[in-house]
Amino acid sequence: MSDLVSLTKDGDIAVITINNPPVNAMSPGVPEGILASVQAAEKDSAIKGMVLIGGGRTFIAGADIKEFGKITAGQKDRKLGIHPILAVIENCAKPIVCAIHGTAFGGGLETAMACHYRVAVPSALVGQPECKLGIIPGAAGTQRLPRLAGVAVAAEMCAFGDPVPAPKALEAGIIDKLIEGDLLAGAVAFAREKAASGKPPRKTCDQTDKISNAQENETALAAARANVKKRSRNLLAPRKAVDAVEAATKLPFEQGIAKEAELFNDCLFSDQSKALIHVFFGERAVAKVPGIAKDQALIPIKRAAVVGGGTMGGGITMNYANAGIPVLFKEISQEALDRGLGIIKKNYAATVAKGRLTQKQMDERLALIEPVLSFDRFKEADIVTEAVFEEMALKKKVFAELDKVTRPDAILASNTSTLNVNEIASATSRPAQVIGHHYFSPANVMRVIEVVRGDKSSDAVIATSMALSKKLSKVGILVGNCRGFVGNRMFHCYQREAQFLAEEGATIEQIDGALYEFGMAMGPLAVGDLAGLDVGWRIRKEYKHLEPAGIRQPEVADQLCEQGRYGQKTGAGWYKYDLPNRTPIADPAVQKIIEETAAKAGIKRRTISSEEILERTLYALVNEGATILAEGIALRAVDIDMLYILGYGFPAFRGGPMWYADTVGLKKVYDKVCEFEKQHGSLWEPSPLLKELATSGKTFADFDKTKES
Ligand code: 3H9
Repeated sequence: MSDLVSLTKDGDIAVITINNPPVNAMSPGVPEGILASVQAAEKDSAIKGMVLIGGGRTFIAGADIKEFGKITAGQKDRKLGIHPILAVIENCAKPIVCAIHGTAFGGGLETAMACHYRVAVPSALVGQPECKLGIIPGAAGTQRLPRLAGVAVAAEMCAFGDPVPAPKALEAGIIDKLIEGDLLAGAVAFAREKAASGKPPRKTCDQTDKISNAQENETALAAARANVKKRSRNLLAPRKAVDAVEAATKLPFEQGIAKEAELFNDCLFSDQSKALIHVFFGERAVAKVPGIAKDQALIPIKRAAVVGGGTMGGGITMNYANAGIPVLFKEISQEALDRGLGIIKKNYAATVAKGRLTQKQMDERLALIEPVLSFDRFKEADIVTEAVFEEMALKKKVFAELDKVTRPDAILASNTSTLNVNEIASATSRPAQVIGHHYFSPANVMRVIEVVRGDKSSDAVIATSMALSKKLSKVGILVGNCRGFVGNRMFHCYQREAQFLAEEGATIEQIDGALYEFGMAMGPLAVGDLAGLDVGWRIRKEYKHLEPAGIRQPEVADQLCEQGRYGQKTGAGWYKYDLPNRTPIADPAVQKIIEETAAKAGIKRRTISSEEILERTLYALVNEGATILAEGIALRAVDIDMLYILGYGFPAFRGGPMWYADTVGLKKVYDKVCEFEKQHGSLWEPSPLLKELATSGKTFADFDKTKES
């Protein structure tokens, strides 16, 4: 029929195959190809039924997401034009069976639901993940899904977007049969059976059994709305998705589709959707490193070792075990080793208790972890990750030792969060094999690794680190070597401003509250308490000699540490805590310290607005981010965005700090930064790159385009 869709025959059954690799997205030409095939097969008197199937590794994984940007940029007609095509499928007089393997997502599932029957291999996944892109299903998913699966299931799937395994989809009524073995053969047989039955094909749009009980619908919708409120703070699409499902219960099918289209457009043209689509492609973009060849030979990682059995070391060890990589887990004393292993076991047991892991899987993973007290077997390791205390002298000692006890081709990775990777590498005879792998806490949960290239890190070590990140189910983001790298260097500016604001008159709850409302997972001061204030205190002491004189420094955090207030772990930091309950409680003692500090420093306290809190903290991130970009420490603005979303709780629906700045307008951001420089001095010196982009009407997204290889 076309390159994208082919039509063949298996006896009296037509087989329509979609061939649009890698994921059979519904790019222009695919829906049209399906339509032409269905029409041709309907006309062919020798054909009694049809099978719609995906070629390659999957059924249709959804609409082509790249097309949405063209629509919102006004390059395309706003109408997606899909409904008439799905109507032809549904109204076809011959039975059409959709055969699903891989994923039937978004427009893929919607196409499948317009078919009369659905069969799937047991490993297939179905889902309406549109809300993860800030939109709702736009091809009648919100109307057909409740008709097949009921309102509760449909609202859950459309509002949260999680994939549903085929066996569950069968139970829910979304698919009709599981096919073990050859999917196509099974689907053809199924179509033949339906054609022979003599009954008219079953149309989803006509089914009302599962949406006819008004009371049940109301209860399910109320539960869905309560869930959305709880799980999707600030998000537009999940709310609209439930509204669209509600329309299916109240309106005839055609009117329901019209309502869905209206809600779909509200979402598609929102900033949230643009940001979330940026995040979807961003996650994939950061894996591509300009200058490192795609066919770069990788170092095989068959066995790993981790040095240091504390919280980070334990989490990193779990990552290797979770990926099926045997790992040596090294500590210096039996007591420390037992403690570390105990925490690992406790973490796994908690996951088992939540039903997210079976006991068997837990046992298999634990069996991959070999606790050791010596370096004797480190020659077996293809990679060693060091996770000892954040002190340069100690790290260098460990690396000098690792240089002796590992094979020369092994990768030596440091989990340092701030220290100079070149200096660490200098303790070895093979700096080309040394790299930073900065995990975020808890390392077994957080999905990002800041991969820090030293001046001498080899391409093979960098490429292997990026590939390993994916193998560990993380997103690796390559950055350059500088104090704090990208993430913590920017975070330092953000937290600095939060503390200055406290000294200048904002309350701690006001600062954290404003940023929480903005969408951050936690406010900056509460994050400090969670991470442990002593970590920054130790780093500040380590770097004190580098601080230029006469530059304002926040002082309260050091004073809190001097009083033993390290944050949650000591039951007190910026807040106090009734441990084990970790809910922060405002502490007048801290307020007193802040006021005294401000008075001593001659700071006149004043009323501070939420707007100022947001601008001071967020623009501090952006200004430093721009400097980092200009220095080449981050490759692209999207790398910063992904690091902040995955590592620092920045709201995905804002697209990351640099994307957010683009949405505010760089001119506006730049003007504010200049104003802050006048008020607060040289810490606010505008980044020349920010100035250049702002004054030439460009964006960070434009900057990224100049970096595309
Ligand atoms: C929708 O359907 C709206 C409808 O309701 C309305 C219809 C009118 N489009 O992820 P991978 C690319 S909204 C364009 O690395 P995996 C991806 O960028 C859509 N491109 O593979 C990557 O490109 P590159 C609802 C897409 O095996 C390559 O394919 N559907 C699309 O790890 C490989 O992807 C979704 O939201 C797409 N839809 O995971 C599903 N999908 O190689 C989105 C992928 O240049 N997709 N690409 O970097 C996914 O969740 C995963 O890609 C999937 C495969 C699980 C399918």
